[in-house]
Amino acid sequence: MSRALELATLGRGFVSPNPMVGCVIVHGDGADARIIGEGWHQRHGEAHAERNAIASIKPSDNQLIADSTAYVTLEPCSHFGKQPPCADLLIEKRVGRVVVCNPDPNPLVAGGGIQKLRDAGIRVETGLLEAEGRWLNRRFFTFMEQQRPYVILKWAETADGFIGGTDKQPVAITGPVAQRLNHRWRTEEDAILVGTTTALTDNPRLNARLWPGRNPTRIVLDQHQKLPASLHLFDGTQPTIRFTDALLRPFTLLQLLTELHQLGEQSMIVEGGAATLQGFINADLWDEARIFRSPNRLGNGTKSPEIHGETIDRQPVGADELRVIRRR
Ligand code: AOF
Ligand code: ZN
Repeated sequence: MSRALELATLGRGFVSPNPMVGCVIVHGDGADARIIGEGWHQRHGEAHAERNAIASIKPSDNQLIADSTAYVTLEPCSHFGKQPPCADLLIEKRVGRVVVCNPDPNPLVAGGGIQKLRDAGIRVETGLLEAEGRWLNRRFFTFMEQQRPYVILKWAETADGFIGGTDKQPVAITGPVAQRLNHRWRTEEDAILVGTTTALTDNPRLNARLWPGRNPTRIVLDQHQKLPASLHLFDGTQPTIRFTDALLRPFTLLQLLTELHQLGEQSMIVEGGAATLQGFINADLWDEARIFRSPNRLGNGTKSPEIHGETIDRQPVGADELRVIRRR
């Protein structure tokens, strides 16, 4: 399963909004176990992991399938989408046993694949490396289960805990390496959001000009419709959605995320400012926070948001330190 998860990651950036899925077919067990086929979901709309794994089996190994176990990172699908059902394929090929990492929360599958396999007399086990699988496809699971995008909060703070200065001038807090990493992150998510004050004060572009890849959809909260059309955000270079009456109350933030779910946005980075970030934190509508801390001090200014969660990563990025927090 660990190998299947590794294969799944090869689809990163090519399969969205589908999940990343890997499959390994193993004949025999113990010291005699041998991988006879493996595959992964490579591109949205194309073959699923199971089909690619079956197709990779050498003709001389075909008679071993009945004595083999298929390790799949996601429950084999049971529906006709862009691809025919993987459960049917595994039944037709008479795979001996199936081990699943995560059940598929897609309402079109949702246990139906496992049921189909069991009805055909195939032994199915679930939950192997479940936490690793859920982390790998955290955007997909959040989108399907909570009907909202996966929310990543991102900000940079000084050593003395400020996110910005006292006047309405933007201040550079992190160094060039952190900035580049931030642009890379922008290519990895569907959408990026800023509040009204940040849009006005920083006049950000919210594109990924320091990293190759696609630009996210810009989401701008325009309270009281005070943002001028002259802002970079409205330069027409990238899809941009302006929410004019999304006030920073929990009820409306949830509404906003529900709206984005309907638009198919599976993940979103929130890049500030302090009030917008704190709004998402207070409403408990966040999943992950990525916080840069620079060695510099500002003395005074806007305090950085207050957040509590599980620290899952801490590493130097140039002269800055990156801390990644997960909601408990
Ligand atoms: C699997 N194996 O490798 C993947 C699955 O439109 P389709 O036909 O590509 O179906 C997409 C849905 O199928 C996706 O939302 C998810 O529920 C499941 N993905 N299932 O058995 C795979 N990628
Ligand atoms: Zn499938």
